[in-house]
Amino acid sequence: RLDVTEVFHGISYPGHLHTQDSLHHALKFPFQDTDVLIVSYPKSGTTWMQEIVTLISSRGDPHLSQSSPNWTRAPWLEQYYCADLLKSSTSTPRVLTTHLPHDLLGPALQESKARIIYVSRNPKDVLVSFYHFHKMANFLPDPGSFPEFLHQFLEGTLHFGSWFDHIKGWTSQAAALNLLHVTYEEMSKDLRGTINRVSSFLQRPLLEHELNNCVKHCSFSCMKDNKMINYSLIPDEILDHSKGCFMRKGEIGDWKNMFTGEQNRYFDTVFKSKMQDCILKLVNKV
Ligand code: PPS
Repeated sequence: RLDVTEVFHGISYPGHLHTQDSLHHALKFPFQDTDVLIVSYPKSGTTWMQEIVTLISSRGDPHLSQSSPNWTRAPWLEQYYCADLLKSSTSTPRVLTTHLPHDLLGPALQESKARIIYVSRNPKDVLVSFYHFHKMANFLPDPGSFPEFLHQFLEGTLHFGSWFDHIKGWTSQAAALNLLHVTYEEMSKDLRGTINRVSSFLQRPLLEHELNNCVKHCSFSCMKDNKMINYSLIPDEILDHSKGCFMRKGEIGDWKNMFTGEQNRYFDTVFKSKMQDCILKLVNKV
């Protein structure tokens, strides 16, 4: 059912994909050292990284990325279909995705050598992307007006919880994990360099022409046209394609088209106070 919300450890999740069982199962997930786990707050570049990892694994060959939907090749650990999908999967390494915060998933990852790719994005762009996505996603609550949505984002009451807790939780534990932090902005400014960095982290070095193919197939225009990654396979009842597009703009700084000066000052004030204890020096970068 689309209208159901699952509340788990104080955070809301869409009930059509998450159940109490699936969320509990994620917390006890038996990670293998060969696993690759893509971690992100929604709208931070998750799908982009799923495509990058798929293409690195196939050495730039787009066959898999054009024949299998991203949610089957890099399933979300916390979603109900994941366990069954993994039972029937033989792919190595396993590629998994999660939006869960570190305080929930950390215990399952303790002592694990699983490779974690943490993807983050300027939270102002995350917020704008999430706002537009709420308008087309029938499994998310009505976003209300933009100022209301902005307030909820800053309060951490949207589905998937607080952006601040998410980034602080994962980055503060980075040293204890086998974690690579990649930003959406890096992917956007230097896709080639980012793919190189990810391929080194995964210990899958690429030849020049393989890297060229990865870059080509991970471009916004290629991904926008690939139905295995652009979410056009999702029926209208779930994702109303008349109200928007998953591959919406793919730009840095779109927040400037939405925020008023006053909203920007409100955001910066909350950001500064909530990020005081963050080890990342992001304060002047948003
Ligand atoms: S989700 O729902 O959490 O999985 O969303 P996520 O994939 O994290 O974020 C969606 C935004 O990423 C943009 N995107 C890209 N931008 C540039 N290049 C490429 N290749 C690319 N692929 C996805 C997508 O357009 C969403 O951002 P906005 O700002 O809404 O366009």
